[in-house]
Amino acid sequence: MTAPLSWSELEAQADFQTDPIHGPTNAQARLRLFGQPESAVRVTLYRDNHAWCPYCQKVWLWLEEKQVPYRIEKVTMFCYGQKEVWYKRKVPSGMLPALELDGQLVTESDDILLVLEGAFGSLYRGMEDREVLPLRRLERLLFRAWCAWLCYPARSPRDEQRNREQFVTVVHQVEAALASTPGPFFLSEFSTADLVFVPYVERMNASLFYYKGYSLREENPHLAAWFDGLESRATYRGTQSDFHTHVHDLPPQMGGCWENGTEPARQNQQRVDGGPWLGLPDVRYPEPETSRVEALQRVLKHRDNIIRVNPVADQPFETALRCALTHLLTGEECLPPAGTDVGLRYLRDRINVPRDMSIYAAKRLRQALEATAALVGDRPGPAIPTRHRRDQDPAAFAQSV
Ligand SMILES: N[C@@H](CCC(=O)N[C@@H](CS)C(=O)NCC(=O)O)C(=O)O
Repeated sequence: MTAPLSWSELEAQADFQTDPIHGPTNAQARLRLFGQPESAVRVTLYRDNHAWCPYCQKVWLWLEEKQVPYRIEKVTMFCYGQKEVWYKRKVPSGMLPALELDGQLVTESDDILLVLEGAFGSLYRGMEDREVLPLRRLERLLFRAWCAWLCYPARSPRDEQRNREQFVTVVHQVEAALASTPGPFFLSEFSTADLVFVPYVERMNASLFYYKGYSLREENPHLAAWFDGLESRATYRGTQSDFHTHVHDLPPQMGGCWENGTEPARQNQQRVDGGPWLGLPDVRYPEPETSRVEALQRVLKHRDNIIRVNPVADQPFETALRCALTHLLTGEECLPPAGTDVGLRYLRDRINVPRDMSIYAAKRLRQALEATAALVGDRPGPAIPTRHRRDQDPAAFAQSV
């Protein structure tokens, strides 16, 4: 057992160097310039605080791929907290994303992409390209088959089986489309066609693994290669979420996710919720050396709010958090105060990817929090709500978001 490092000792080790404005894609930036001057900015993207909204991810990824300088305004989604009044004045429905180009407001992600294509050119092949259009239709077919399987309770085991088969049939069409090109993508280069599949296929991979015991990425070789191709791009890696975030963000957004009670699903649920998190099929690119320091730096930035919102009293939790961070950095066991296991697991369950940090940083932090909690108890943290996620209200972190 080792003693917890002090905050200043921890701060001395937090040397994760990154440039949010000009550097790789990240969820924290409020301005992205790609080496250009601020005067070049013509675009403002309004997206959700949680960097979770699938339609926002599509537009976000497009801007990053095309390296169009843009500003980011973050807005709260209904299920996390109060929608900002200034945003409702601009977009009365409160829906995201929205985008301003030269001061002109556009809503609806597909319309936004069309307007962006008009101003900056398409991403290899555009939204209305004759090769992209059928792939967009295939994406909607896949989306509907996924919803039918996941988001409605099956009336019988046969019903469950039929929904699964219907989904897998569409997956085979996607596999065939991917197989028809030599590279990993839908066309000969990464294009709008890939972009439109990204948000929901990422969410399908997570949710079917967890709720149905079906591993989209592992059971389908062309989709596996497609995911690997995506992960070879820093743009995608910056927007990429993890299984834990998706499976607990989806139920309130989709109106419920129904598990099928099978043994593979049960095992996957245990793994996604309780770890180990490394090795899950939500990521395959090699772990960067910086994942631990990135996690440390992100916790230090929000330290006061993290301690304040925790269900355990400030003083013991503050020590417990230092223990977990000490373990994160040194690998040594560090005994936290009695009774803090609940607080450490509360935090473990509320790391949001990519809002808070990248996927590997989150896995390392979840692991350190769990290992430290396990030294003093096995009590779970407060349950994650399934009808809303106001436990993640960004207002609690407003001062330092
Ligand atoms: N058809 C719209 C759908 C956008 C949409 O459904 N956005 C959701 C988030 S994923 C939303 O803003 N909901 C309101 C909220 O949750 O605050 C588009 O493509 O932009």
